[in-house]
Amino acid sequence: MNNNKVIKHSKFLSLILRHKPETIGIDLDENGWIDIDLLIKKMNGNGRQLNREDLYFIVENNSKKRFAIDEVNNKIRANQGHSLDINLGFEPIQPPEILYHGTATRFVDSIMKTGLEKRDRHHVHLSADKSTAANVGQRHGKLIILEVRAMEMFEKGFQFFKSENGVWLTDKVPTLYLNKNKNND
Ligand code: HQG
Repeated sequence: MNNNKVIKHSKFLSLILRHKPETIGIDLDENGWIDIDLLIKKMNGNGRQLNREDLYFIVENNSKKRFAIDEVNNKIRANQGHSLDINLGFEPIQPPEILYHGTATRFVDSIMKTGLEKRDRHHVHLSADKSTAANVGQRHGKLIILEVRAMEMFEKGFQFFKSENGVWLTDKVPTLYLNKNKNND
């Protein structure tokens, strides 16, 4: 399968497994899983031709490891990024001293007023390194990388989680813990 096809299928799978399973007439279970055979059948029925091997290839080759297959190869789910109300079973863990959030410069005034909010997602998404934060932020416009003093938040009782694919997650980041100008060299 060529890269374009992987990207096309991955985007559609993100839509189905994070936001709108009803698009192809499926339901996810409370932990976000769907039976692989059923998913394939429904995708094929909706003009998306792929088989089990294609799906394995997409899961393996997805640039951000966005999807996971269960141990017995029955079910698939998205690792993070949901807007649907599902429980991914994350355990709270201690974050590093600093995490990063890439965003667009036009959002900064608002962010510095109200803090980072999760908007349509379950959590605010943070990155352990600046280059990942840059990729995330560039999607929205002219990039700015905000520094989040994560350990300080943790010490004050804020909870942090890490998804299977290495995305750091928290409920909100108050302005107090944000540094604006240090990382945009
Ligand atoms: C902004 C992608 C104004 C926030 C990425 C962001 C990530 C505010 C946007 C994952 C705000 C939400 C998530 C405030 C937050 N005022 N703007 N108070 N608080 N924002 O896409 O973090 O490709 O929902 O800065 O790689 O950009 O989908 O979040 O710009 O991991 O796997 O509101 O999505 O992963 O945008 O990206 P998003 P995000 P996938």
